[in-house]
Amino acid sequence: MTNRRSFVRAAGASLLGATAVSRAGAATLPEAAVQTTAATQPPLPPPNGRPFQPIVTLNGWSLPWRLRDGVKEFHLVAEPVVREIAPGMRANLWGYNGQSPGPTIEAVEGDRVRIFVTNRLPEVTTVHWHGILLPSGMDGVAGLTQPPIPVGKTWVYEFVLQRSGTFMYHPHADEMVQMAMGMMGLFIVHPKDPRQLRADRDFGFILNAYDIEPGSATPRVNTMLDFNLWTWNSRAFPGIAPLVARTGERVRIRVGNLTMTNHPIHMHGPHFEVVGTDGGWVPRSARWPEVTTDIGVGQMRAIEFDAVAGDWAIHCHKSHHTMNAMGHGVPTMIGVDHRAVVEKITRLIPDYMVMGERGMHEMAEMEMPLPDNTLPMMTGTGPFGPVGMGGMFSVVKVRDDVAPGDHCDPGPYRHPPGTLAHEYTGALPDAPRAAAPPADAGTVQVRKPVGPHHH
Ligand SMILES: [Cu+2]
Repeated sequence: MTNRRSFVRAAGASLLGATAVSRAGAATLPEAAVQTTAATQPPLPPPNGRPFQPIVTLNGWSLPWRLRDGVKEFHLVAEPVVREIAPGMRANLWGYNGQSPGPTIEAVEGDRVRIFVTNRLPEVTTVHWHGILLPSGMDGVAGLTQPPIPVGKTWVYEFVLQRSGTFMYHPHADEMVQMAMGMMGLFIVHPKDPRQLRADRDFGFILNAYDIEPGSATPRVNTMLDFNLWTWNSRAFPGIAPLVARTGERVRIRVGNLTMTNHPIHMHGPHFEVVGTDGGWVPRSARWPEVTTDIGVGQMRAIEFDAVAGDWAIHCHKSHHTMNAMGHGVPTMIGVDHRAVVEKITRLIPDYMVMGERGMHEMAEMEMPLPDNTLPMMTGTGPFGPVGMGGMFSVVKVRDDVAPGDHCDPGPYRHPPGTLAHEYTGALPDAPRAAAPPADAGTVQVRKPVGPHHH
Protein backbone atom coordinates (compact mmCIF):
# COMPACT_ATOMS: atom_id res chain seq x y z
CA MET A 1 0.00 0.00 0.00
CA THR A 2 1.27 3.44 -0.83
CA ASN A 3 0.19 6.48 1.10
CA ARG A 4 -0.26 9.88 -0.30
CA ARG A 5 2.26 11.55 2.00
CA SER A 6 1.13 14.98 1.09
CA PHE A 7 -2.39 15.82 0.20
CA VAL A 8 -1.20 19.18 -1.14
CA ARG A 9 1.09 17.48 -3.64
CA ALA A 10 -1.56 14.97 -4.66
CA ALA A 11 -4.16 17.68 -5.19
CA GLY A 12 -1.64 19.77 -7.09
CA ALA A 13 -0.90 16.82 -9.35
CA SER A 14 -4.55 16.51 -10.28
CA LEU A 15 -5.27 17.40 -13.87
CA LEU A 16 -8.80 18.30 -13.01
CA GLY A 17 -8.14 21.86 -12.01
CA ALA A 18 -8.20 21.35 -8.26
CA THR A 19 -7.46 24.57 -6.47
CA ALA A 20 -4.46 24.48 -4.17
CA VAL A 21 -5.26 23.51 -0.60
CA SER A 22 -3.86 25.83 2.03
CA ARG A 23 -1.21 24.47 4.39
CA ALA A 24 -3.57 24.83 7.34
CA GLY A 25 -6.37 23.14 5.42
CA ALA A 26 -4.14 20.25 4.38
CA ALA A 27 -3.12 19.68 7.98
CA THR A 28 -6.73 19.00 8.93
CA LEU A 29 -7.14 16.26 6.33
CA PRO A 30 -6.14 12.68 7.03
CA GLU A 31 -3.91 11.02 4.45
CA ALA A 32 -5.75 9.34 1.61
CA ALA A 33 -4.36 5.82 1.43
CA VAL A 34 -4.19 4.33 -2.07
CA GLN A 35 -4.31 0.74 -3.24
CA THR A 36 -2.80 -0.20 -6.59
CA THR A 37 -3.35 -3.97 -6.79
CA ALA A 38 -6.48 -6.12 -7.07
CA ALA A 39 -5.03 -8.76 -4.72
CA THR A 40 -6.94 -9.45 -1.51
CA GLN A 41 -5.23 -7.54 1.29
CA PRO A 42 -4.93 -9.05 4.78
CA PRO A 43 -7.58 -7.87 7.25
CA LEU A 44 -6.66 -4.62 8.98
CA PRO A 45 -6.75 -4.96 12.79
CA PRO A 46 -7.80 -1.71 14.49
CA PRO A 47 -4.70 0.17 15.75
CA ASN A 48 -6.83 2.23 18.14
CA GLY A 49 -10.42 2.75 19.24
CA ARG A 50 -12.76 -0.09 20.19
CA PRO A 51 -11.55 -3.60 19.29
CA PHE A 52 -13.24 -5.52 16.45
CA GLN A 53 -12.56 -8.47 14.21
CA PRO A 54 -11.71 -6.99 10.77
CA ILE A 55 -13.25 -8.40 7.61
CA VAL A 56 -11.55 -9.74 4.49
CA THR A 57 -12.69 -7.81 1.42
CA LEU A 58 -12.38 -10.18 -1.55
CA ASN A 59 -9.84 -8.68 -3.95
CA GLY A 60 -9.99 -5.54 -1.89
CA TRP A 61 -8.79 -3.74 1.20
CA SER A 62 -9.92 -1.64 4.16
CA LEU A 63 -9.33 2.08 4.54
CA PRO A 64 -7.05 3.14 7.43
CA TRP A 65 -8.35 5.96 9.62
CA ARG A 66 -6.93 8.64 11.85
CA LEU A 67 -8.31 8.94 15.39
CA ARG A 68 -8.64 12.60 16.28
CA ASP A 69 -10.33 13.71 19.51
CA GLY A 70 -12.25 10.44 19.61
CA VAL A 71 -13.50 10.77 16.01
CA LYS A 72 -12.46 8.28 13.33
CA GLU A 73 -11.44 10.28 10.27
CA PHE A 74 -11.36 8.66 6.84
CA HIS A 75 -10.44 10.16 3.49
CA LEU A 76 -12.03 8.92 0.29
CA VAL A 77 -10.82 10.21 -3.07
CA ALA A 78 -13.25 9.72 -5.96
CA GLU A 79 -11.16 9.30 -9.10
CA PRO A 80 -10.62 7.43 -12.38
CA VAL A 81 -8.86 4.09 -11.77
CA VAL A 82 -7.60 1.10 -13.72
CA ARG A 83 -8.96 -2.20 -12.41
CA GLU A 84 -7.74 -5.63 -13.45
CA ILE A 85 -11.01 -7.59 -13.90
CA ALA A 86 -9.04 -10.85 -14.16
CA PRO A 87 -5.54 -11.58 -15.44
CA GLY A 88 -5.57 -10.54 -19.11
CA MET A 89 -8.13 -7.77 -18.82
CA ARG A 90 -8.01 -4.28 -17.38
CA ALA A 91 -10.86 -1.82 -17.30
CA ASN A 92 -10.90 1.96 -17.15
CA LEU A 93 -13.26 2.57 -14.26
CA TRP A 94 -14.09 5.24 -11.72
CA GLY A 95 -13.59 4.35 -8.08
CA TYR A 96 -12.07 5.52 -4.83
CA ASN A 97 -8.45 5.67 -3.64
CA GLY A 98 -7.01 3.83 -6.62
CA GLN A 99 -9.46 0.95 -6.99
CA SER A 100 -13.00 -0.08 -7.85
CA PRO A 101 -14.73 -0.90 -5.62
CA GLY A 102 -13.38 1.63 -3.16
CA PRO A 103 -11.83 0.52 0.13
CA THR A 104 -14.04 -1.04 2.79
CA ILE A 105 -14.77 1.34 5.64
CA GLU A 106 -14.80 -0.44 9.01
CA ALA A 107 -15.86 1.08 12.31
CA VAL A 108 -17.73 0.15 15.47
CA GLU A 109 -21.28 0.75 16.63
CA GLY A 110 -21.25 3.96 18.66
CA ASP A 111 -18.24 5.42 16.81
CA ARG A 112 -18.41 8.96 15.48
CA VAL A 113 -16.94 8.99 11.97
CA ARG A 114 -15.83 11.98 9.89
CA ILE A 115 -15.38 11.12 6.25
CA PHE A 116 -13.64 13.53 3.89
CA VAL A 117 -14.53 13.04 0.22
CA THR A 118 -12.29 14.63 -2.40
CA ASN A 119 -13.66 14.74 -5.93
CA ARG A 120 -11.05 14.06 -8.62
CA LEU A 121 -13.57 12.90 -11.19
CA PRO A 122 -14.23 14.95 -14.34
CA GLU A 123 -17.74 15.72 -13.01
CA VAL A 124 -19.61 16.36 -9.76
CA THR A 125 -20.35 13.58 -7.28
CA THR A 126 -21.68 12.84 -3.77
CA VAL A 127 -21.46 9.85 -1.43
CA HIS A 128 -24.60 8.18 -0.13
CA TRP A 129 -24.15 5.90 2.90
CA HIS A 130 -26.50 3.09 1.85
CA GLY A 131 -28.41 1.68 4.83
CA ILE A 132 -26.73 3.68 7.56
CA LEU A 133 -28.95 5.51 10.05
CA LEU A 134 -27.82 9.15 10.03
CA PRO A 135 -29.10 12.73 9.98
CA SER A 136 -30.90 13.49 6.71
CA GLY A 137 -28.34 16.13 5.80
CA MET A 138 -25.55 13.53 5.77
CA ASP A 139 -27.38 11.22 3.35
CA GLY A 140 -25.50 12.39 0.27
CA VAL A 141 -28.32 12.88 -2.25
CA ALA A 142 -27.34 15.56 -4.79
CA GLY A 143 -29.84 18.38 -4.96
CA LEU A 144 -31.99 16.95 -2.15
CA THR A 145 -29.70 17.01 0.88
CA GLN A 146 -26.62 18.82 -0.46
CA PRO A 147 -25.27 20.49 -3.57
CA PRO A 148 -23.09 18.04 -5.53
CA ILE A 149 -19.38 18.10 -4.69
CA PRO A 150 -17.73 20.18 -7.44
CA VAL A 151 -14.72 18.85 -9.32
CA GLY A 152 -11.59 19.34 -7.24
CA LYS A 153 -13.41 20.08 -3.96
CA THR A 154 -13.48 18.17 -0.68
CA TRP A 155 -16.70 17.67 1.30
CA VAL A 156 -17.09 16.37 4.87
CA TYR A 157 -19.65 13.91 6.19
CA GLU A 158 -19.95 13.24 9.92
CA PHE A 159 -22.28 10.97 11.87
CA VAL A 160 -22.50 8.48 14.75
CA LEU A 161 -22.91 4.81 13.82
CA GLN A 162 -26.07 3.73 15.60
CA ARG A 163 -26.38 0.08 14.53
CA SER A 164 -23.95 -2.65 13.58
CA GLY A 165 -24.35 -4.37 10.24
CA THR A 166 -23.30 -4.50 6.59
CA PHE A 167 -23.79 -1.35 4.56
CA MET A 168 -22.49 0.18 1.34
CA TYR A 169 -21.53 3.54 -0.08
CA HIS A 170 -21.99 4.86 -3.61
CA PRO A 171 -22.61 8.19 -5.39
CA HIS A 172 -26.06 9.76 -5.51
CA ALA A 173 -25.18 12.19 -8.30
CA ASP A 174 -25.22 11.06 -11.95
CA GLU A 175 -25.79 7.71 -10.30
CA MET A 176 -26.41 5.67 -13.44
CA VAL A 177 -23.08 6.66 -14.97
CA GLN A 178 -21.02 6.63 -11.79
CA MET A 179 -22.21 3.19 -10.64
CA ALA A 180 -21.85 1.75 -14.15
CA MET A 181 -18.25 2.99 -13.92
CA GLY A 182 -17.62 1.13 -10.64
CA MET A 183 -18.09 3.67 -7.84
CA MET A 184 -19.08 1.75 -4.71
CA GLY A 185 -17.69 0.23 -1.54
CA LEU A 186 -18.58 -1.72 1.60
CA PHE A 187 -19.22 -0.03 4.94
CA ILE A 188 -19.02 -2.47 7.86
CA VAL A 189 -20.21 -1.46 11.31
CA HIS A 190 -18.97 -3.96 13.88
CA PRO A 191 -20.90 -4.66 17.09
CA LYS A 192 -19.77 -2.80 20.22
CA ASP A 193 -19.17 -6.10 22.02
CA PRO A 194 -16.74 -8.11 19.83
CA ARG A 195 -17.90 -11.37 21.45
CA GLN A 196 -21.36 -10.73 20.05
CA LEU A 197 -21.99 -12.16 16.57
CA ARG A 198 -18.48 -13.53 16.44
CA ALA A 199 -17.36 -15.45 13.36
CA ASP A 200 -13.92 -16.99 12.82
CA ARG A 201 -13.79 -15.69 9.24
CA ASP A 202 -15.66 -12.72 7.87
CA PHE A 203 -15.66 -12.06 4.11
CA GLY A 204 -17.33 -9.30 2.13
CA PHE A 205 -17.96 -8.41 -1.50
CA ILE A 206 -20.28 -6.37 -3.71
CA LEU A 207 -22.04 -7.78 -6.76
CA ASN A 208 -21.45 -5.46 -9.71
CA ALA A 209 -21.69 -5.64 -13.49
CA TYR A 210 -20.11 -3.99 -16.52
CA ASP A 211 -20.78 -3.75 -20.21
CA ILE A 212 -17.37 -3.61 -21.85
CA GLU A 213 -17.23 -4.40 -25.53
CA PRO A 214 -14.65 -7.12 -26.27
CA GLY A 215 -11.39 -5.43 -27.19
CA SER A 216 -12.18 -2.18 -25.38
CA ALA A 217 -11.63 -1.13 -21.76
CA THR A 218 -14.28 1.44 -20.82
CA PRO A 219 -17.80 0.39 -19.78
CA ARG A 220 -20.82 1.47 -21.76
CA VAL A 221 -22.75 3.44 -19.17
CA ASN A 222 -26.24 3.41 -20.72
CA THR A 223 -26.72 -0.36 -20.48
CA MET A 224 -29.63 -1.34 -18.27
CA LEU A 225 -29.73 -5.14 -18.37
CA ASP A 226 -27.49 -6.51 -21.10
CA PHE A 227 -24.19 -6.52 -19.22
CA ASN A 228 -21.42 -8.85 -20.35
CA LEU A 229 -19.20 -8.88 -17.25
CA TRP A 230 -20.77 -10.10 -14.01
CA THR A 231 -18.34 -9.40 -11.23
CA TRP A 232 -17.70 -9.57 -7.48
CA ASN A 233 -15.82 -6.49 -6.35
CA SER A 234 -15.11 -5.70 -10.02
CA ARG A 235 -13.44 -9.10 -10.57
CA ALA A 236 -14.57 -12.00 -12.77
CA PHE A 237 -13.64 -15.66 -12.36
CA PRO A 238 -10.88 -16.82 -12.45
CA GLY A 239 -9.81 -13.46 -11.06
CA ILE A 240 -11.91 -13.77 -7.90
CA ALA A 241 -9.91 -14.89 -4.85
CA PRO A 242 -10.94 -18.12 -3.08
CA LEU A 243 -12.60 -17.91 0.34
CA VAL A 244 -10.24 -19.86 2.59
CA ALA A 245 -11.22 -21.38 5.95
CA ARG A 246 -10.31 -24.13 8.39
CA THR A 247 -12.55 -27.12 9.04
CA GLY A 248 -15.10 -26.37 11.77
CA GLU A 249 -14.67 -22.61 11.71
CA ARG A 250 -17.72 -20.36 11.71
CA VAL A 251 -17.59 -18.46 8.42
CA ARG A 252 -19.55 -15.33 7.52
CA ILE A 253 -19.91 -13.98 4.00
CA ARG A 254 -21.49 -10.55 3.44
CA VAL A 255 -22.79 -9.81 -0.05
CA GLY A 256 -24.30 -6.56 -1.32
CA ASN A 257 -25.97 -6.16 -4.72
CA LEU A 258 -25.39 -2.95 -6.69
CA THR A 259 -26.22 -4.39 -10.12
CA MET A 260 -29.57 -3.93 -11.84
CA THR A 261 -30.82 -7.50 -11.45
CA ASN A 262 -31.14 -10.06 -8.65
CA HIS A 263 -28.51 -12.72 -8.02
CA PRO A 264 -29.37 -16.06 -6.38
CA ILE A 265 -26.08 -16.80 -4.64
CA HIS A 266 -25.62 -20.54 -4.27
CA MET A 267 -23.00 -22.34 -2.20
CA HIS A 268 -22.14 -26.02 -2.49
CA GLY A 269 -21.31 -28.04 0.60
CA PRO A 270 -22.56 -27.03 4.04
CA HIS A 271 -25.97 -25.44 4.43
CA PHE A 272 -25.90 -21.83 5.53
CA GLU A 273 -28.17 -19.43 7.37
CA VAL A 274 -29.04 -15.87 6.45
CA VAL A 275 -27.92 -14.02 9.59
CA GLY A 276 -28.12 -10.43 8.37
CA THR A 277 -30.08 -8.24 5.96
CA ASP A 278 -29.98 -4.55 5.14
CA GLY A 279 -32.11 -3.95 8.21
CA GLY A 280 -29.73 -5.58 10.65
CA TRP A 281 -29.09 -8.97 12.23
CA VAL A 282 -31.70 -11.71 12.03
CA PRO A 283 -32.63 -13.04 15.51
CA ARG A 284 -31.35 -16.59 15.99
CA SER A 285 -34.87 -18.00 16.24
CA ALA A 286 -35.79 -16.53 12.85
CA ARG A 287 -32.91 -17.98 10.79
CA TRP A 288 -33.49 -20.92 8.50
CA PRO A 289 -31.18 -23.19 6.50
CA GLU A 290 -30.53 -22.39 2.84
CA VAL A 291 -28.27 -23.41 -0.02
CA THR A 292 -29.20 -20.43 -2.20
CA THR A 293 -30.15 -16.93 -1.17
CA ASP A 294 -31.55 -14.47 -3.67
CA ILE A 295 -30.07 -11.01 -3.31
CA GLY A 296 -32.28 -8.32 -4.78
CA VAL A 297 -31.16 -5.06 -6.31
CA GLY A 298 -29.81 -2.73 -3.62
CA GLN A 299 -29.98 -5.49 -1.01
CA MET A 300 -27.42 -7.07 1.25
CA ARG A 301 -27.29 -10.50 2.85
CA ALA A 302 -24.90 -11.92 5.43
CA ILE A 303 -24.73 -15.71 5.53
CA GLU A 304 -22.98 -18.01 8.00
CA PHE A 305 -22.01 -21.67 8.04
CA ASP A 306 -19.75 -24.16 9.79
CA ALA A 307 -16.88 -24.97 7.42
CA VAL A 308 -16.60 -28.53 6.07
CA ALA A 309 -13.39 -29.70 4.35
CA GLY A 310 -13.47 -29.57 0.54
CA ASP A 311 -13.46 -27.34 -2.51
CA TRP A 312 -16.98 -25.90 -2.61
CA ALA A 313 -18.16 -23.80 -5.55
CA ILE A 314 -19.94 -20.57 -4.67
CA HIS A 315 -21.63 -18.73 -7.52
CA CYS A 316 -24.63 -16.88 -8.85
CA HIS A 317 -27.16 -19.47 -10.02
CA LYS A 318 -28.13 -17.53 -13.15
CA SER A 319 -25.98 -19.52 -15.53
CA HIS A 320 -25.34 -16.54 -17.81
CA HIS A 321 -23.80 -14.77 -14.84
CA THR A 322 -21.05 -17.37 -14.56
CA MET A 323 -19.75 -16.51 -18.02
CA ASN A 324 -17.70 -13.66 -19.38
CA ALA A 325 -18.38 -11.67 -22.54
CA MET A 326 -19.93 -13.92 -25.17
CA GLY A 327 -17.41 -14.75 -27.86
CA HIS A 328 -19.79 -15.11 -30.80
CA GLY A 329 -19.70 -11.42 -31.61
CA VAL A 330 -15.94 -11.53 -31.81
CA PRO A 331 -15.41 -12.24 -35.55
CA THR A 332 -17.48 -9.18 -36.43
CA MET A 333 -15.48 -7.17 -33.95
CA ILE A 334 -12.14 -7.94 -35.47
CA GLY A 335 -13.41 -7.70 -39.02
CA VAL A 336 -12.95 -11.25 -40.24
CA ASP A 337 -15.33 -13.54 -42.04
CA HIS A 338 -16.55 -16.15 -39.56
CA ARG A 339 -16.47 -18.93 -42.15
CA ALA A 340 -12.82 -18.20 -42.83
CA VAL A 341 -12.06 -18.45 -39.13
CA VAL A 342 -13.82 -21.81 -38.86
CA GLU A 343 -11.87 -23.04 -41.88
CA LYS A 344 -8.56 -21.95 -40.38
CA ILE A 345 -9.34 -23.48 -36.97
CA THR A 346 -10.46 -26.72 -38.62
CA ARG A 347 -6.98 -27.01 -40.12
CA LEU A 348 -5.53 -26.85 -36.61
CA ILE A 349 -8.29 -28.70 -34.74
CA PRO A 350 -9.87 -31.24 -37.12
CA ASP A 351 -12.98 -31.81 -34.99
CA TYR A 352 -13.71 -28.14 -34.33
CA MET A 353 -17.46 -27.67 -34.26
CA VAL A 354 -19.66 -24.67 -34.65
CA MET A 355 -20.71 -23.41 -31.23
CA GLY A 356 -23.70 -25.31 -29.88
CA GLU A 357 -23.48 -28.30 -32.17
CA ARG A 358 -22.41 -30.66 -29.36
CA GLY A 359 -22.82 -28.44 -26.33
CA MET A 360 -20.31 -25.79 -25.44
CA HIS A 361 -18.01 -27.44 -22.91
CA GLU A 362 -15.20 -27.77 -25.43
CA MET A 363 -15.12 -24.00 -25.67
CA ALA A 364 -13.67 -23.96 -22.17
CA GLU A 365 -10.44 -25.55 -23.38
CA MET A 366 -10.33 -24.11 -26.88
CA GLU A 367 -8.02 -21.33 -27.94
CA MET A 368 -10.56 -18.94 -29.37
CA PRO A 369 -9.42 -15.93 -31.38
CA LEU A 370 -9.99 -13.02 -29.02
CA PRO A 371 -9.20 -9.35 -29.32
CA ASP A 372 -6.74 -7.91 -26.80
CA ASN A 373 -8.02 -7.13 -23.29
CA THR A 374 -10.87 -9.67 -23.40
CA LEU A 375 -11.54 -12.64 -21.13
CA PRO A 376 -12.58 -16.01 -22.54
CA MET A 377 -16.30 -16.66 -22.09
CA MET A 378 -15.77 -19.93 -20.19
CA THR A 379 -12.46 -20.33 -18.46
CA GLY A 380 -10.54 -21.32 -15.33
CA THR A 381 -8.74 -24.58 -14.64
CA GLY A 382 -9.14 -26.93 -11.68
CA PRO A 383 -7.23 -30.08 -10.69
CA PHE A 384 -9.45 -32.11 -13.06
CA GLY A 385 -9.34 -29.84 -16.10
CA PRO A 386 -11.25 -26.82 -17.36
CA VAL A 387 -13.88 -25.43 -15.01
CA GLY A 388 -15.67 -23.66 -17.87
CA MET A 389 -16.88 -20.75 -15.79
CA GLY A 390 -16.45 -17.01 -15.66
CA GLY A 391 -18.14 -14.07 -13.99
CA MET A 392 -19.68 -14.56 -10.54
CA PHE A 393 -17.92 -17.75 -9.45
CA SER A 394 -15.38 -18.61 -6.79
CA VAL A 395 -14.45 -21.47 -4.47
CA VAL A 396 -14.79 -21.85 -0.70
CA LYS A 397 -11.61 -23.77 0.14
CA VAL A 398 -11.82 -25.49 3.51
CA ARG A 399 -8.91 -27.51 4.89
CA ASP A 400 -8.13 -29.21 8.20
CA ASP A 401 -4.69 -27.63 8.42
CA VAL A 402 -5.24 -23.96 7.56
CA ALA A 403 -3.79 -21.76 10.32
CA PRO A 404 -6.21 -19.32 11.97
CA GLY A 405 -6.15 -16.07 10.02
CA ASP A 406 -4.27 -17.58 7.06
CA HIS A 407 -5.98 -16.59 3.80
CA CYS A 408 -3.43 -17.99 1.33
CA ASP A 409 -4.80 -20.25 -1.42
CA PRO A 410 -4.14 -23.80 -0.12
CA GLY A 411 -4.21 -25.31 -3.63
CA PRO A 412 -6.53 -28.13 -4.75
CA TYR A 413 -8.35 -30.29 -2.19
CA ARG A 414 -6.96 -33.78 -1.54
CA HIS A 415 -10.03 -36.00 -1.35
CA PRO A 416 -9.96 -38.77 1.28
CA PRO A 417 -9.90 -42.27 -0.27
CA GLY A 418 -13.34 -43.46 -1.36
CA THR A 419 -14.88 -39.98 -1.51
CA LEU A 420 -14.25 -39.07 -5.14
CA ALA A 421 -16.52 -39.69 -8.15
CA HIS A 422 -14.78 -41.93 -10.68
CA GLU A 423 -15.31 -43.80 -13.92
CA TYR A 424 -17.16 -47.13 -13.78
CA THR A 425 -15.06 -49.76 -15.53
CA GLY A 426 -17.04 -52.96 -14.79
CA ALA A 427 -19.24 -54.93 -17.17
CA LEU A 428 -22.24 -53.15 -18.68
CA PRO A 429 -25.37 -55.34 -18.76
CA ASP A 430 -27.71 -54.96 -21.75
CA ALA A 431 -29.99 -52.10 -20.81
CA PRO A 432 -33.69 -52.91 -21.36
CA ARG A 433 -35.01 -50.57 -24.05
CA ALA A 434 -38.52 -49.51 -24.90
CA ALA A 435 -39.85 -50.96 -28.18
CA ALA A 436 -39.29 -48.70 -31.22
CA PRO A 437 -42.16 -46.22 -31.58
CA PRO A 438 -44.66 -46.82 -34.47
CA ALA A 439 -43.84 -45.05 -37.73
CA ASP A 440 -46.58 -42.43 -37.28
CA ALA A 441 -45.58 -41.61 -33.66
CA GLY A 442 -44.73 -38.04 -34.59
CA THR A 443 -48.28 -37.35 -35.84
CA VAL A 444 -50.49 -35.50 -33.40
CA GLN A 445 -53.86 -37.21 -32.95
CA VAL A 446 -56.56 -34.62 -32.51
CA ARG A 447 -60.11 -35.54 -31.62
CA LYS A 448 -62.35 -32.60 -32.37
CA PRO A 449 -65.06 -31.93 -29.79
CA VAL A 450 -68.61 -32.61 -30.88
CA GLY A 451 -71.65 -30.58 -29.93
CA PRO A 452 -72.29 -26.83 -29.85
CA HIS A 453 -69.41 -24.37 -29.62
CA HIS A 454 -68.97 -22.38 -26.47
CA HIS A 455 -67.57 -18.88 -26.58
CU1 LIG B 1 -26.35 -13.31 -11.04
